[in-house]
Amino acid sequence: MRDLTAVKAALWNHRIELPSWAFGNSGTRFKVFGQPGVPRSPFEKICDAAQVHQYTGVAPAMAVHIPWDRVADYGALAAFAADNGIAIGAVNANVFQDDDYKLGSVCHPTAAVRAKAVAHLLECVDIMDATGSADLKLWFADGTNYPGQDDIAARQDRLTSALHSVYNRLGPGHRMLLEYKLFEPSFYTTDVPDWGTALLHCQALGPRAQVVVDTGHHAPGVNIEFIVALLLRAGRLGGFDFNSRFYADDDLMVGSADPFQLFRIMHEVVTAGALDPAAGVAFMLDQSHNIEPKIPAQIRSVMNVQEATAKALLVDTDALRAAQLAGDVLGANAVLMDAYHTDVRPLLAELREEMGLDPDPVAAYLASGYGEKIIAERAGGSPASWGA
Ligand code: RM4
Ligand code: MN
Repeated sequence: MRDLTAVKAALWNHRIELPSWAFGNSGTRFKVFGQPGVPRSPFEKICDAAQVHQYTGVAPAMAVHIPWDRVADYGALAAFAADNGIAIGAVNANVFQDDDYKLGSVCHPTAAVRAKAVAHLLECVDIMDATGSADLKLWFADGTNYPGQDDIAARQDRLTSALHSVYNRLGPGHRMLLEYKLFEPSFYTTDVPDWGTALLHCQALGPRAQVVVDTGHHAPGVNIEFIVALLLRAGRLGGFDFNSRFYADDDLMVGSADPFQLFRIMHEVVTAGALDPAAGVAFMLDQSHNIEPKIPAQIRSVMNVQEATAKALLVDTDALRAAQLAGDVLGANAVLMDAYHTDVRPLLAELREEMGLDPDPVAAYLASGYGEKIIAERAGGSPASWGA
């Protein structure tokens, strides 16, 4: 068993970044179910993110998505966030919703569309300058639906060229985080479908280009922790987009579908020494579904990451190493499973009390009256949404 003081210190320092879009309405491709009280502006999203941080103590940053979070004055947005104890996290570019992007963005066959997409990515770097954000997060919906629709290699050339233009514009302290996704919305080829493709592009760009692992972006059965271990080994794991999935990119609450997988991923992170904020791995959430209340769902996701992390920190590494080196298959597996089966909730409750927080963040939030307050206050205006 690891030193509990050290385990708690690691958990205290572990930072989890929230997605702004999780606080607005979202949905499936069939329907966005609106909820009362959702934010009507990026400022209100910051207020909601601050609630998640207030009750968990470990979520002091919120990623933004442009244009969903477009404002006239990004400096004012960052200042408002800072006043609420929140930093602006990754700036997520959005080159997948304009009509022009029907056949792709940076990989589009038409130069004018590619230029428009690159201009947007550069605008996102300007927003990083204005907000103090360090990470540009890129996910491309680009791809094709039919064999022969476009030239696969030519699309990679176009992607390379666009990524270079943006990489060269990064400021000091900026990173480019490239996210891959197996399929959807494209069904034949996707231009950045997997970690290998993302890594090749990042390696060609330079050390400040790193890969993002979204846990919902793989085929069923893929061993995600293996990918994590390899990217860490290569020094190219920029961060995670955590969410849960049963089928495809379900975006369900983190750790809800497969908490064991989350534990296995965090075990690789801990083993590589990458939990330490100095390692530069961004632990971001990308959970946004449409049937659960937004703020408690984010609190639950944060708590589930903490539980998986606590279990990973409890792995008896000496015993594990000894069993591995002795070829003791059952013993090694038992060491890991012992940690996984530990009920870490009392430990986390104790940690929260030491941090001056309520030991039960969801209950504390629900008792606070904030949910009722925003329903009353946010009656008019247009609710934020990625869909409707
Ligand atoms: C994508 C991808 C991105 C996220 C958008 C909303 O599937 O996961 O990270 O920004 O969805
Ligand atoms: Mn994602």
